[in-house]
Amino acid sequence: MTVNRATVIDENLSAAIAGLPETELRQDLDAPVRAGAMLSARTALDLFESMLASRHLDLASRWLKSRGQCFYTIAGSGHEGNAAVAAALRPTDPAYLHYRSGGFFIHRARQVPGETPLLDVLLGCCASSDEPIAGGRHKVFGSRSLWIPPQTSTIASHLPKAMGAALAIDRMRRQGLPLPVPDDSIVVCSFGDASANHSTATGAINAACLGSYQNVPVPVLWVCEDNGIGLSVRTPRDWVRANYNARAGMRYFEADGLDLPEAWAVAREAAAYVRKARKPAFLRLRVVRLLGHAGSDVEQLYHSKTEIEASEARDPVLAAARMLVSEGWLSPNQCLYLYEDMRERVRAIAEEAATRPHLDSAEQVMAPLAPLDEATVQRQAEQPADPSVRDAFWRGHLPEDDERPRHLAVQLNRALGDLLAKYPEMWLFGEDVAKKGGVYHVTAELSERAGVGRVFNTLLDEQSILGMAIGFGNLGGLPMPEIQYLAYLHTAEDQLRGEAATQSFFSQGQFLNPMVVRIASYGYQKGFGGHFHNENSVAVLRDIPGLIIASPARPDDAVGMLRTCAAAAWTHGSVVAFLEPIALYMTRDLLDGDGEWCWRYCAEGAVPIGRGRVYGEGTDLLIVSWANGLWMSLRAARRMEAEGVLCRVLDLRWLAPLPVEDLLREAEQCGRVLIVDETRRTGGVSEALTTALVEGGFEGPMMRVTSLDCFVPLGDAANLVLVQEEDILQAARHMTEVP
Ligand SMILES: Cc1ncc(C[n+]2csc(CCOP(=O)(O)OP(=O)(O)O)c2C)c(N)n1
Ligand SMILES: [Mg+2]
Repeated sequence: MTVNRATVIDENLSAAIAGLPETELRQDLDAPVRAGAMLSARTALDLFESMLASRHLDLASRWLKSRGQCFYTIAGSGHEGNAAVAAALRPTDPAYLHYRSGGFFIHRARQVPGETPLLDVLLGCCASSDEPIAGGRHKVFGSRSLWIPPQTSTIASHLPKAMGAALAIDRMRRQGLPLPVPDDSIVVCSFGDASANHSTATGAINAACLGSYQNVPVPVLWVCEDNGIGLSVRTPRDWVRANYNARAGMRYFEADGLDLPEAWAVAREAAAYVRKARKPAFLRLRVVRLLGHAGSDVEQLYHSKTEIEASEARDPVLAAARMLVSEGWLSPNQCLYLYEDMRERVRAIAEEAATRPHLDSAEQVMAPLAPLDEATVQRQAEQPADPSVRDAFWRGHLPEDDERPRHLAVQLNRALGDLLAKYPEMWLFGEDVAKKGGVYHVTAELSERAGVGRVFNTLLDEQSILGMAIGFGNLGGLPMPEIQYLAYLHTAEDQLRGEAATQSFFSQGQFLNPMVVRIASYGYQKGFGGHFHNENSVAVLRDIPGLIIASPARPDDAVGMLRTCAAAAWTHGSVVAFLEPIALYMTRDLLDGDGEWCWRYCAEGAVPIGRGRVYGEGTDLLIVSWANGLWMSLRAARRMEAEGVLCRVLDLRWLAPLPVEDLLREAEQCGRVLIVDETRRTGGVSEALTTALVEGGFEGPMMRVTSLDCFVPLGDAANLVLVQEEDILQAARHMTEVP
């Protein structure tokens, strides 16, 4: 039979406290808790209470689990000293927390009146819809009033956004923008020792170091709660120190997390350094993991009984109790009383939590996904920038005064400029976006016009770029990061999929990370081939709940759509992927030399989300497409017209939400549908379109021509796998030929 280690730890602690020798009691609570310590007895007792609460939450969650009422038992036992980090900070310093930072969470909450951290945590364990941050969607440490955005279970994925939030604090202040936290706030981010090896963590820490090295303020305190193990794999002793103690741009601190006065003093020193220097610091807090990895983890499979007992002997709650008793601040009985009293309080709260309601409908679960009020978005999108600000931005040469019709790259540049003028909170960043103006010059001169503080180059790390966007969004900014090519989004997509897109869901909209991620996308580039610069896979974006995917084909639509996307992000915190077809950036003609792919700039107007654009009134065939496929389809339609077949063409414009209403209406009117999909045959958009047609009751013939399930090769061979105009023609003829 396996021994219940929670019972062992619990009983050992009580017995050890009871066995402590009595000392004479002291009352001068403002004195150092022990000789030479900076920590006062009063603060130490306060921290001890948070530690006891954290410990009893772990015990209570196991008790609830034994009754089938708890769904989460990852514990903070052994890590309770992290309460000292909370004591070293202000409750307004944004905190992105490790799942073992329960001591921190409780102690921060105890600094703010009216908080109920014990109930909140237990409601989370019970997956109750009453839990105030995630509403039963996950067990997280999170709170709006405590400035703790909830984190996902993906280890290390919160470090990029912590870095981004740190970067945002000083940038926003320098731009004179109001911050939701005090101007000299710092960001704290805790994580485990194994997590510190994750590429997402190393990338984010590196990004903070690089910024700091260049004297860019990045006030972030990284806290590595080093228990020497990640699930069952040991971290080599002192690896964390060896790896992080001499990093350019970052100060290193280390403390024994099992020793309260030391942990508190070093955390204070580290926090003070970050706050004053506006530079990152790394605090390694040496702790111990008790109770295994999680309730379901059988630690005996990889640790001997002796090893487990050795860890248990290092119990930080016992260490704190021992100190408080030996220094005369508590008698053993008083200490035991505090322990038992906390047990009773937590147990009563646990019983209460277990009676609270759960999520009971899909609608309720999904409500915070990405709610959008179309009318509000549209109104915001159509609202122009202040004319005098615009005039100053464009230095008197307003883009609409240029009478020449221009191509996509130019008009996108102007739209971005207008948005920078409209939203002082907007930030544009990515690799090469500043002076070079992006690989395709879409952001040319914007840095000069808006200032290098607002349009700036980042390091070459897409995870950090998207993390920055989340951080800026968390603090009230409107970030528009650029990803150089769709293929390189794939190196970082969890920041979008796992993090940005889930934030509203796991916080019931209390934390948002609005953003419009511009991504140079798709194939058909002439003279610049190969898979990576011609990536045409969007499947990974299409299935992200709530994500808006815009994909314009023509300059004027792109302008109107970008305005709507910015408005959705601004008014509702939407996360938007804006896929720009690289091959159409410079395209001027529909047919050779006709100049029909250029439009004049219009300073007003916006395109509603999820609405397509219809070309032509033909009823012989409906061709459905978007982006490059649209351009090819329109050309094909012209050729079909010459052959006497009148096609109608629907540009989807939005890949999520798809304009299903427009699709069904136009399909009914034409009776036949040809889908032209430049993405893959499998996982591409055409699968969703055919499904929508079938589910919508369309009974006419339908066909799809798509690119093949292949990576794009270099040179002309690319055209062997990407859908071609000739494919469209052949299919259109086939569908319309008279039998
Ligand atoms: C990206 C990712 N990979 C794997 C996991 C599964 N997992 C959860 S916790 C964990 C170990 C983390 O160890 P450490 O960072 O040292 O934190 P500790 O649990 O020891 O506090 C693993 C592998 C995960 N949650 N996320
Ligand atoms: Mg660990």
